[in-house]
Amino acid sequence: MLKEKAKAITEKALEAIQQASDSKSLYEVKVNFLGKQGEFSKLMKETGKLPKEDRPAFGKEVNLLKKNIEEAYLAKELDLANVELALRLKTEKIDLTLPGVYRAVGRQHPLTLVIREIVDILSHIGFSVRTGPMIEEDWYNFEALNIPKDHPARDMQDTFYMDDTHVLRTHTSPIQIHTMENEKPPLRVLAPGSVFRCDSDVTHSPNFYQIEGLCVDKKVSMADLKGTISYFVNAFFGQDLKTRFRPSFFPFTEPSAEVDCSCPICKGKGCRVCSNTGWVEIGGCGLVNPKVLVHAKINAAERSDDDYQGYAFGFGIERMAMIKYGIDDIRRFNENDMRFLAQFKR
Ligand code: FA5
Repeated sequence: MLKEKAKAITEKALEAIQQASDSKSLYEVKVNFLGKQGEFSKLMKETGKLPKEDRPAFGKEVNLLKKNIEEAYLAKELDLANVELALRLKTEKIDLTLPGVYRAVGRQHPLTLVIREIVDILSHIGFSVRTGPMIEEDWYNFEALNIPKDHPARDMQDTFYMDDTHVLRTHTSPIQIHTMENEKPPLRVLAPGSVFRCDSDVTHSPNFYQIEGLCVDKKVSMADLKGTISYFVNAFFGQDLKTRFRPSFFPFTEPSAEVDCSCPICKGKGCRVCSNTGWVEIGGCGLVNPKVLVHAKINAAERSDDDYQGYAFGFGIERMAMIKYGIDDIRRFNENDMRFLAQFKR
């Protein structure tokens, strides 16, 4: 009785396998007949009805029937796979002209490019890079640079104070003092870095970058400073931009000058970037004030003919980038607009 049942199930299963029209329905047939809850599992639960001595032979027979079903299943599976593949090959088309999967390539930020280019140009004439802290002691940011407390020069740089004795550095000039304290002259150093001032419009940002230059040696003159800056400006901007030195005042340099470049956006006619003057200021410079060299323990307080002298300069990186690339709003650098950032490549 159970034997007949097993044969009937097998016939049903083989029939269902032949009828299956795709791999999904074929798999369902397998589950229905050979799966854990399938027809054969149910049948095996009934073997208790058989006399004990007949059970092994029945088990063997069922295994044989299941093997037949399994073989029929595998053969049908192969048939269906071939049919399905043939159908896909007939209906699907691969368009080899479609663009591949695009992976965006990262680029350096335009300010990073400018910093690296400046360092590259000045490294050819002996300058190398130093760094300093962004939270600076009042002494390094102001006092050592000859800007005493309550001196009106502090108003030139609207400062973010952390507490009574610490500020977010307002310029990269404090790195001059750190370097002179830690190293012996002759020195030729560059110090790029982020600085902070309470200041904001199309050409001023509360957080911007500067690069400081410092040269300390015997017999350093204004001619050395002008020569270095002119070499640099021509190498960075090209020969067609004009530069000019305007007398100015910084407590840490004497004499002092401001360096201007002719405005590349309006070609000198006047626009909002150059405030209609035709010139854009890129930085300040001057001969290092002897008081600063004494504060940094380079020279003794009493003057001598053998004293070291120095020149220093500090440029605004955003300004340089704006001039070089013709950008008319400083805020573009921090907006993270990919359409803007993707245009810059060195
Ligand atoms: C200074 O910061 C001096 N430490 C520069 C210096 C160094 C002079 C060594 C002499 C010797 P000043 O405040 O002018 O100077 O700033 C220098 C440059 O930073 C400016 O010419 C300008 O290009 C840029 N800059 C100043 N303020 C801002 C701002 N808020 N946003 C963007 N760039 C600025």
